[in-house]
Amino acid sequence: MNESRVIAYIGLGSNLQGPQEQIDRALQELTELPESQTVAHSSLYRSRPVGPQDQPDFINAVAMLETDLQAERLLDELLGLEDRHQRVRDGRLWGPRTLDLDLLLLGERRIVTERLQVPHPQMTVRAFVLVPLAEIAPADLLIPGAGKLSELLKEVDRSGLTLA
Ligand code: ROI
Repeated sequence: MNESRVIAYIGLGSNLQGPQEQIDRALQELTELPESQTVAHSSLYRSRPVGPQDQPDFINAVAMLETDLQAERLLDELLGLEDRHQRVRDGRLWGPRTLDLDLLLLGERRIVTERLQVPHPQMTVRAFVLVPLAEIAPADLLIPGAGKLSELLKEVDRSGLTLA
């Protein structure tokens, strides 16, 4: 493995305009990212919205990539993909979206910049991230600053989460 090559986990979510198709298309598009290979992706899950309840259920999944891209470059690629899905940023926090791509983990790196926080700060309490992640990640995956995935999974509330 080349020095800058690292495993990235990407969280995908959609609850507008054919969420299942949005996620299927995004998983395909992730395989086309430069300097990256998709290693695996989870099943698709349906989940009740976390946050405001006056919006449709979400479809969620997690993808695992090997990438040579730097964190900010990878973020730009993900934002570009969101834009291609006509993601509209209406300023509403935690509102519905056609496609949300979150950089969850980049190896065991911890990154805090104005644009990016890795590990993703809310991932450790979200079943719609942890459960699909556990499908494809090694059992002893370490989430920097938060501990082992297997331990976090024991604590998380899975109500409202089903296979899609
Ligand atoms: N809720 C669920 N279930 N899935 C998501 O992907 C998701 N994404 C969000 C908010 C609105 C916080 N809630 C979510 O951004």
